Amino acid sequence: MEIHIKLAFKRNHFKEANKMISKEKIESCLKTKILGRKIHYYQVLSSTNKLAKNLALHGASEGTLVIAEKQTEGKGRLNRKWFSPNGGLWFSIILKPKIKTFEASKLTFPISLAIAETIRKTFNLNVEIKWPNDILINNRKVCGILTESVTKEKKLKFVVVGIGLNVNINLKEFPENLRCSATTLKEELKRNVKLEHLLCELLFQIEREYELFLNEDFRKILERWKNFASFLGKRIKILMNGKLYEGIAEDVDNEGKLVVKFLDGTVRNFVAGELKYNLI
Ligand code: BT5
Repeated sequence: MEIHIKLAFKRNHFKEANKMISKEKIESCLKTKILGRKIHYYQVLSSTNKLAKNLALHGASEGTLVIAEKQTEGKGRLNRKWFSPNGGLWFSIILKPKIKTFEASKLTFPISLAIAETIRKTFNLNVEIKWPNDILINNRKVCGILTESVTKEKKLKFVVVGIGLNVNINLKEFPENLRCSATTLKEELKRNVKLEHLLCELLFQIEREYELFLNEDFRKILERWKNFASFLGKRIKILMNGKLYEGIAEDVDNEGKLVVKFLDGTVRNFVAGELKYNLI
């Protein structure tokens, strides 16, 4: 009997020791009105976006947060994989903005702005945003955002915003092919960061920018966003549908499209694509 109790205690103790995020700590530091007011926490999950989408399809409310300490099938855009070991912040938020379906892609801007501002303000790090959805430090990706919209009869039902932020992870844990292009807050700061506090701060800033976005302040958001967009004015390459274009990144227009001026003087606005600019 005593042995059983001791073993159970050891198992629980081991489980707790493995936990880096506490749901209770998140709840106690939250400063938001809607974001994170309902939390689904997992130690291991396939993908927080996948579960959040499912929950939203079954009626989960706006602001619902899904967070996992580790993802086994973390998703990037276009079916790419997102490396999500212990030590990162991997989470998704359900949003139900009353906007037109085509405007949902604009949400990436207030979200990325909120993340960049939080990292800069909290850690005094030199953060950049790479159009459309990457957050970089010293040209290396520290955070990615995956926005997935679900529509019904052409109307926007909900949006799941998935955020992957590399926090307390050593670069040497990353797969070799990512070690040159990725970074983590631990790598930049040479110390660990309290995950719950950072999450609470992020949710607070995201909610603020989201409210501004809903109040049709997109242009103002974009102006502030451009302060982090150091690719503007640079020579860039952009890969879209398997074709590589080269030119100057002139601007991001009021729809969030990237305006590229080609070497022959013609201009094209890109809705999507893979931007490369530090390689030239
Ligand atoms: C993204 O895609 O950047 C969006 C990533 C979103 C991840 C979050 S985590 C919580 C939520 N649940 C999910 O399942 N997903 C979201 P994309 O722009 O396609 O970038 C993907 C590419 O980034 C990969 O092909 C790799 O080259 C690189 N990559 C993968 N894992 C990375 C990591 N942890 N840090 C930096 N780069 C990474």
